[in-house]
Amino acid sequence: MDSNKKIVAEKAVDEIKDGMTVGLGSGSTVYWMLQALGERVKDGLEIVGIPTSQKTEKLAKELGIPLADFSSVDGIDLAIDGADEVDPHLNLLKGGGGSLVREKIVDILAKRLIIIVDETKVVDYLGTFSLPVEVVPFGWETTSKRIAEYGCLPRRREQNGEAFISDNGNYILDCDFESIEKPAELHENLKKLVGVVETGLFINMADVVMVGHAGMVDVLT
Ligand code: ABF
Repeated sequence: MDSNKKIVAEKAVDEIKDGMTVGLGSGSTVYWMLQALGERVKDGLEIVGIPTSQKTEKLAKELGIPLADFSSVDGIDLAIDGADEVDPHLNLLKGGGGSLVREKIVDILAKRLIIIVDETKVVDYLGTFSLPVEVVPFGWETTSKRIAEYGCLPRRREQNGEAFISDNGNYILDCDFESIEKPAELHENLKKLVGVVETGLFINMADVVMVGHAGMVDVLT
């Protein structure tokens, strides 16, 4: 329900303080976070945002949120991002929106990463949602076969009948696993394959997961 996304997004914005450099995630929950942040900026909050996708960059500009070039900042105080699934260890499956590489680059640099989700994203094991893996277009069919050896069925993501192209000019393979019981091990194995740029498994990165449900927010740490 969208109201749970809105509630959790607004709660996360309370963590943003004057003077911070803030990583701005992507997705429909982050949409609400940007709306609330835009209001706070109008009221005088002074921050600089680092967007994780072209969509987020566009919306942040429309809302008057000051942005900086990633290469110009020394560090990120706080990042707030969404997720497609969260497991009990706060490991994440991300990338449904196709921005997983930039999200990971920004989120990993943040001193603190807050993930905002609604209750539908909290799972016992990752993998019900297809795992997005970003791959280099050259030789992607071969890369896909190597990925499949880890027990999944990869599908190249399509949009309007053509290959989906990520913000980095790559393809996304959505990989259907039955369940991912060892996400850290799977991530390490997939990363070793030539042609794989990054996986949507974000291991040990989240400091806090805020979960919106029934008009309230649960905080998992
Ligand atoms: C981004 O937005 C992606 O990593 C993830 O796919 C999505 C989160 O889902 P939602 O749009 O429901 O917030 O963070």
